[in-house]
Amino acid sequence: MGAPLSTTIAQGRAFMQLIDGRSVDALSGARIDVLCPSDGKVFASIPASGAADVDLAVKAARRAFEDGPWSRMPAVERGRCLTRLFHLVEKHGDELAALEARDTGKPARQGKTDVAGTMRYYEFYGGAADKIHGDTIPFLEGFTALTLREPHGVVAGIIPWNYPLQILARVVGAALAMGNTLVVKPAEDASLTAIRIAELALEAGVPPGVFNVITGYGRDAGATLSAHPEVDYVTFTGSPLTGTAIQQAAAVNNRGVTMELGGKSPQIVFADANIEAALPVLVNAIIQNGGQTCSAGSRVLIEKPIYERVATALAERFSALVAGPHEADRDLGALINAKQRDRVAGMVAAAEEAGATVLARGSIDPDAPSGGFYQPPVLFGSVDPTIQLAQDEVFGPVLALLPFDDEADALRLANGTEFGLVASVWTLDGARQHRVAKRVRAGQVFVNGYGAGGGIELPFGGFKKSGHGREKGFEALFDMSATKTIVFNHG
Ligand code: TXE
Repeated sequence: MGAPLSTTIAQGRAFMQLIDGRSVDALSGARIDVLCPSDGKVFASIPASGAADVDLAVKAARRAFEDGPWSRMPAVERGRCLTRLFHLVEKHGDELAALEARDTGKPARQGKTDVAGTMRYYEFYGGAADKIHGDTIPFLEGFTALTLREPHGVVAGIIPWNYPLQILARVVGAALAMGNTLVVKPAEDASLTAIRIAELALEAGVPPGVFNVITGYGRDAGATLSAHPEVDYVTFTGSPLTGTAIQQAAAVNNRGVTMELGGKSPQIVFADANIEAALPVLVNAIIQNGGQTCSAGSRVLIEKPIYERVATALAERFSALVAGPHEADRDLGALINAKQRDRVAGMVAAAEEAGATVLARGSIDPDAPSGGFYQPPVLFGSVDPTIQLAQDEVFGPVLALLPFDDEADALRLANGTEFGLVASVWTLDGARQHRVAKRVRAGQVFVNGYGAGGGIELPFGGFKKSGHGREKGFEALFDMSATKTIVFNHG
């Protein structure tokens, strides 16, 4: 595939993976070309690891867990390492933001926002490491019963390509704070910043073997990692299909899993809403990162009396949106690869064939390189709730508008997909805010807003096909540990 190893090494961009504190190539020497989505050109390469490399990484993590000191270190010391990592991410922020934007095609400013979010994760989990504790439980006369939160052991983290830095940070922060050791497999399309963060973690004092990064294809490195008998827990963010495969692999060893599998998140706009406040938020929730966001607000449900007004205003905004190269910092960047671009374009064409009406289309920057993977934003109106566009995750800048009659109809539509990740309710009626927020099946519900400054502190995860387990906030620390009960008999 693409340029041979010698060429990429000559370009000086042959990245290595990190096993047991050492930068190493895959044992086979096989490599994967890294393309920049903005122009479709190769600019680097990463090792294409297989089963033997995964085994080395898991064994290193196992040794680091069993031998210590990480798992036995006072929690405050682990927290300090994460806090030092926070400072190092800040110090190298410009480099990381630029690398992330080039690797994923996202606008430069999004790369910077992602670095800010990444810093917050390390800051939050650095501070939280020594705040988690167990309970004492009233028990029988002559006994004292208490609980401890213990690390699982070796955690495998399989990371997607949409927010490589941030999704890595939520896994690394929570897993390391609790004393686990880690083997991370970033996505083959976007592994570069994960390698850099693992290097910075070493510099921050995280001992060798505690945080390993193995690069390679999902079907090889990812599949071997999730089925490895010495992995104690698997955390995954990605597609429902791959999530099922990973759960089946982990089930062979009866291991626990956290699954974050995307959504078809509704924003419900009632007739009494502050429409002017809602409009920019509705647009941003689907345009951010080119719609390649698990929590993208991909359906807007609008009460019929205001449907035309909101649809017209959104159409105006959509027509003005421009996709362009990451350096140009337009409204959105390129999509991650040709396959994803074709998948999104295919879903747009299928929706048109199914009779959905295009209300507006954005454009592609005329100066964008022709080899880039661009998809202009598309706004569909009065979408039939049963068609694929209204049911499946598009993972692109495509928004479906659905009119509704009343609160009951809104809830029926909102809950009428297999997903349940995020939702929002736009209304000034306080009683309705509470009613709808409680009845909508979503792991996070925003009232008169959507997303909240990264929401590092806020537990995040889905119902139904969107997955199970919770990331972010203190909840992630519970997922990344298990309760041990100790009973003393002093009778
Ligand atoms: O995802 P995969 P893909 C959704 C989104 C997108 C679709 C396909 O709808 O259009 O998934 O994207 C690794 N065993 N999301 O194909 O396959 C892979 O190497 C172990 C939603 O890129 O889920 C990568 O590291 N690992 C989403 C990671 O899984 C395997 C984010 C994600 O890839 C594996 C991304 C296997 N058998 C896509 N196969 C979200 N929830 O945010 C692949 N992988």
